[in-house]
Amino acid sequence: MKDYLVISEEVKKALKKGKPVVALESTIISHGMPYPKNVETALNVEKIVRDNGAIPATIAIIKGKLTVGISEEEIDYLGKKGLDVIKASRRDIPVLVSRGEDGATTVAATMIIANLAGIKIFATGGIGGVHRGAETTMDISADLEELGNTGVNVVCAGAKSILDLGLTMEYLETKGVPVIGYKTDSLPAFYTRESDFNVNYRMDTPLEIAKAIKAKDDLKYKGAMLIANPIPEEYSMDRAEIDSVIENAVMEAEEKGIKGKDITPFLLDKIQKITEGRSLEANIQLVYNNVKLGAQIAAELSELE
Ligand code: PSU
Ligand code: MN
Repeated sequence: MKDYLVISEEVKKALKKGKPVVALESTIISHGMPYPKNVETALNVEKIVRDNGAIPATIAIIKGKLTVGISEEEIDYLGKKGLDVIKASRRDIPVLVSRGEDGATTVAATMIIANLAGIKIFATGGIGGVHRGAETTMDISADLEELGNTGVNVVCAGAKSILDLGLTMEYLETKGVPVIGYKTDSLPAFYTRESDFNVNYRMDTPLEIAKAIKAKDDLKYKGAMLIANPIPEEYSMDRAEIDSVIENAVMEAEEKGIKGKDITPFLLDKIQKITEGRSLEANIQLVYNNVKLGAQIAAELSELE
């Protein structure tokens, strides 16, 4: 394993001492936001994690090494290269490792690598899910399987309505993944604080969430808890507006026949363009909000352990 896994000195030290560490993904940098906002956001995210008492560990595959705690230069490199970096999910890891290539890790791949390193909390913007029309396309993100299998708990802002939120909740239920709403009963829908669906449990403090995670680990359950943290009110978008933007983007993707791993980045880019960057600003702010909560949960969890 040590030939494959590279952990930065800072993260290694924190893990050894049982200090709180928060894993961060890299597909959001390369495929989720345009340059240079993506790099700026990724660096701010690391700072926010630190300001809230935890050590950030941004994860990517660098020259075939599963790297936990990539450097500022590497963040800049992935951000500049953008869509030319390989978007790496579970299936891609062994090939990229064997070929010594770079990969920006999705939620699924980041969970796998965080788990190898022994990190339990991971914060991001949105997860992949069951796509609209999955009854015929079978497009279901590998993120959901990973949440069912790997014990790295993910803080997100719910799921975007580029996905079928109802089917995504059903799938998570089948996999035994509890969806916890932070200070909310409604499943947040990324740009909006509410959706037509409810979370499984509402929790109002990071400590309550950390206790649930500890119980899961003590019971030796596999799989994750998904913590859904609504976007701060002041940055949330109008539901009717964003729904119609998403509707148009999904239709265009269908017309163009975009499929597989390309569809999520395509939709994210379209939405950002149609809303002239307003959705990008919302996206950035909700990520900041999530990494703050992630750091707080990690801090509580390290106290309990
Ligand atoms: N949703 C977002 N922003 C993102 C992603 C999803 O709002 O950046 C990225 C994440 O890395 C997620 C991946 O893990 O897309 C899911 O891709 P797919 O649907 O192909 O599994
Ligand atoms: Mn997919």
